[in-house]
Amino acid sequence: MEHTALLYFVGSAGAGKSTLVATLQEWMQHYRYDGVAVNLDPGAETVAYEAAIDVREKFTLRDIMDQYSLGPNGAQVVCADLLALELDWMKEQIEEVNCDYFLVDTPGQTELFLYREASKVFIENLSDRSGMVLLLDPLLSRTPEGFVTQLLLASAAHLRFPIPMFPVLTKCDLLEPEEVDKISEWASDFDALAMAMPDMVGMSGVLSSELLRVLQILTLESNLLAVSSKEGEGMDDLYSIVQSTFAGGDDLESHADKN
Ligand SMILES: Nc1nc2c(ncn2[C@@H]2O[C@H](COP(=O)(O)OP(=O)(O)OP(=O)(O)O)[C@@H](O)[C@H]2O)c(=O)[nH]1
Ligand SMILES: [Mg+2]
Repeated sequence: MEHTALLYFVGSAGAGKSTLVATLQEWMQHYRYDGVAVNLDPGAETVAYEAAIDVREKFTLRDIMDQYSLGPNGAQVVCADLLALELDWMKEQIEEVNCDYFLVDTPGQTELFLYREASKVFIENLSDRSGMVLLLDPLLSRTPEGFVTQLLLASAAHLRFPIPMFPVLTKCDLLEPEEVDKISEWASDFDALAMAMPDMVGMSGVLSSELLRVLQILTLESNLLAVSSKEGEGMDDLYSIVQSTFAGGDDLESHADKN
């Protein structure tokens, strides 16, 4: 257990979390790396991976809707809070599985996962080796304002969880290569991003430059990985950046041997 790391996949609804967990896990399996998928989305109908641990064993969105006569949104909130009650169950589950990485798929209602207490309880208590893969939606990232908006969500995650963050631009097959380059440039150079922001005068101009400064202080200016689950692109880059954070670049297996 001591070398195991948990990677939470977080991003707006439909950003591609579940597909990325499935694709990365398959990729890892192919190269004999050790990744196990976990589903924390009680509302998932079907998932494209085989979940070793699945919150739907405890409750599903549908159960909660029926039990409390709630609509899907109200039920999502209850589900998000119920998660906290499953901490001991989850601990037992992860202790039973021996692996290098747990790839944890989270619900699409990102704000519920990021802002409510239950997930904080989870992330803080399950392991002291946790990271967050932050999925940025490609279509929203096309414009500088859309990109900044997603950085704001990322900064909220960063403020709440002082754990390594791995920003990832998903579904890059939907973008032209030049668009991917442009977004990557914005991510690694906020001056370029500021230049690209529409000419705003007065308050909004000040606001956007101050915002960028805050994001810079939060060290959200970083290299952005572009991935495509559809094309299987970028899995190697994602794995190696995660690996260099959690295993100092060594292969985890040899790292585990040393301990
Ligand atoms: N073109 C393209 N489509 C993708 C890619 N990854 C996922 N999708 C599609 O995007 C849609 C949403 O993918 P999911 O993996 O379910 O996204 P999610 O973030 O888990 O969604 P929720 O759990 O509902 O928030 C599906 O129709 C996927 O087929 C990709 O790399 N390229
Ligand atoms: Mg999903």
